[in-house]
Amino acid sequence: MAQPKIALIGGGQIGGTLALLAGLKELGNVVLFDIVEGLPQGKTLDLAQGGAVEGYNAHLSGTNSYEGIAGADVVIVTAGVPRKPGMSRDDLLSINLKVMAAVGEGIKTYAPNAFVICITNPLDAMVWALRQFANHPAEKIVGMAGVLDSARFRHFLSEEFKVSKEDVTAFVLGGHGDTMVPMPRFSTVAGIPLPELVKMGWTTQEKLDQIIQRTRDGGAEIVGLLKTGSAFYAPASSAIQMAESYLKDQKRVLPVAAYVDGPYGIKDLYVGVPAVIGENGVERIVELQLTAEEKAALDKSAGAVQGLIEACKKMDPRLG
Ligand code: A3D
Repeated sequence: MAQPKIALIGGGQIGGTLALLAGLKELGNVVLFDIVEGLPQGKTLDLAQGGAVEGYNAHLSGTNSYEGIAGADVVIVTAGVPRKPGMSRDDLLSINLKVMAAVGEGIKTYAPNAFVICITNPLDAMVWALRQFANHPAEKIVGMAGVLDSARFRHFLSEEFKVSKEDVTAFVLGGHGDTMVPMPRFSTVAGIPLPELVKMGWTTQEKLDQIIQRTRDGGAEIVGLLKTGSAFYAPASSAIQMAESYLKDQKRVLPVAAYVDGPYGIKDLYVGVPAVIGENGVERIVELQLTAEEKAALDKSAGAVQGLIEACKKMDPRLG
């Protein structure tokens, strides 16, 4: 039976890790695309040789031409530049918007049926613009941020409670950035919501607030430590989980940056919401009943994304 084809646009830190994980998990054959000559070819040759040790047989190849992604079932986009210390995700806007225009053209021409996962920052605005440039159906193009943000939240909570990360679920809504909205009410340890755990004396509200802030700053903390780039292992794992849910029709309920036009009172925006990911892409957006405070935080976050989209529209008239 034909293996799914996974095209990775951008062969940098995340792109290389995505190729490795796709190989290890035997998700399909991988094509790595980058504008730097030799980079995707070198990385995939290295990874293919690793398959002899790790026992994966996927075909891995590198390309500098969009023709190489033809017929891809999944496209994961990391092309662009990452943050350096002191840079916000939004500083990347003008550089990465031009990259999205080129990538969108490539997807439109060669992979119009693919499930597209965008990782390039500033995430919510870039996936919105990529959808416009690619003229792609909304349910087949999402952004990866919520799985990562909630993984960070889960990790910090598991350390606080000294329990397995597996038993910690965490929910994060809204845009990827300083206005993301961690949701303690819907975050649990073995089904027990965080506010209950505060009442039970497992932690204090103050400690929980610190963890929430650390989750919001999770990307910047790693940028500050690395100094030359941003996080790449956990972002790659997160996108692979989304790709796997699509390819295997797992119907996982994952927090993703989805196109929202109606739910939560949000119009024509990409923003982080829980969604069912299956063989049709985004099969359902889960609309939670929010408290007034949560709704205000989500509106603020959506407003920040809207601001970036307006900036994109000014930079590129095709988006107007
Ligand atoms: P990096 O290692 O620099 O890789 C980016 C790659 O993109 C490089 O190999 C470039 O050569 C390549 N590239 C540049 N322009 C183009 C183009 N026009 N077409 C194809 N390839 C191109 O970065 P990275 O892999 O660490 O990060 C990639 C992106 O992900 C950045 O924008 C990060 O900010 C973003 N990121 C997002 C998250 C989220 O949670 C949303 C987390 C971490 C990183």
